[in-house]
Amino acid sequence: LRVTALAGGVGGARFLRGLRRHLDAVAPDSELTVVANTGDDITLFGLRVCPDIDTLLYTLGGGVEESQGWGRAEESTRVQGELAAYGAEPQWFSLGDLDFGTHIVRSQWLGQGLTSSEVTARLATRWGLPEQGITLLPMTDVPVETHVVLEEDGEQRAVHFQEWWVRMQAAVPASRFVVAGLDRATAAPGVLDAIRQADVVVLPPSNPVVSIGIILGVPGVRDALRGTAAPVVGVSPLISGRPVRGHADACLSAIGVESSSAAVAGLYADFLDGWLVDPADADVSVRGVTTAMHPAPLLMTDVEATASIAGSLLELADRVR
Ligand code: GDP
Ligand code: FO1
Ligand code: CA
Repeated sequence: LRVTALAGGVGGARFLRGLRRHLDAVAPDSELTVVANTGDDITLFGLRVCPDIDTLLYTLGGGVEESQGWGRAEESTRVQGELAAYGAEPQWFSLGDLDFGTHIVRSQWLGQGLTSSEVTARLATRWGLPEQGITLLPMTDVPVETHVVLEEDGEQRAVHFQEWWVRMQAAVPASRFVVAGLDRATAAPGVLDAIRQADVVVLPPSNPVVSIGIILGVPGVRDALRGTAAPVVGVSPLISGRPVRGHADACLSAIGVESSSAAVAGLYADFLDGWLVDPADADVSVRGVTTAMHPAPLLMTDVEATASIAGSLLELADRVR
């Protein structure tokens, strides 16, 4: 079975870890290709940081700090303390010492002329993803960055997505998102083929606007999803209209979309075949999309519960095929 997924950080990574567990039980030879959002990427202290790719690497590779869902387990912050002593900015984004190793080696390889795809493949090898039958692809090799346009005192200004999300906690209303470089970007090698040649395409419960929405903006991706013969099925990131974590509701409000499981499916309606929701959202109906209810709460509390969500999703894919 060839499974292709589009993914952001924590929601995507946790789901895919459960999906891999489920596949290992029912179809161990299956191949999982993950297309990662790179709109969250940011250059800090001269180093290229790719939070969603790193969250996928650490989670699928068994090195993530489970309590926060991103960053390395058993982490320390001595380097950042030293940077603070020099007055180096920013300090609102927390980078651990082990995590710094990833950013340093990534920046070194990019500086030597490797593409983001090539760098990601090297990082993935270290984290044992190929051995698990997982291929991790950045959505594009072109640097893109999501910026958030804010309206403050009648003045518009744009900040990097991470500054809005992490420093401002998304508390300042966003008027819109602008993805610098996206219109000129091309899908990274393998991305469009992975969608076209898949047996099933899955959308984990990633942020519909700043994770999945950004990947859908890469030229060719949406057309590939509309054109693929594979069923495209997704898991709702919202339960009773609320995100399970993070600020997806603030992102949806910025693009003028209601915060509900049905409205999120509506964003994908031109290519989505099946949508998996929480029992609390049993009444969700979206034209042209088959909805199914997971028999338990749609919460990725541990790998087993997540594997069961993945199992429900693949069952739904078989029904809509
Ligand atoms: P990020 O890049 O770290 O923000 O992660 P993603 O974009 O991949 O996923 C974020 C989304 O995951 C949020 O909108 C959450 O609502 C959703 N999410 C997180 N945990 C769960 C869960 O246990 N169940 C469901 N259904 N959604 C979840
Ligand atoms: N998220 C935070 O809320 N605060 C942080 O200081 C922070 C640091 C960080 C460092 C490396 C990394 O890979 C991820 C990090 N994240 C942090 C998570 C992440 O940037 C965001 O939660 C997501 O990108 C939002 O989609
Ligand atoms: Ca992210």
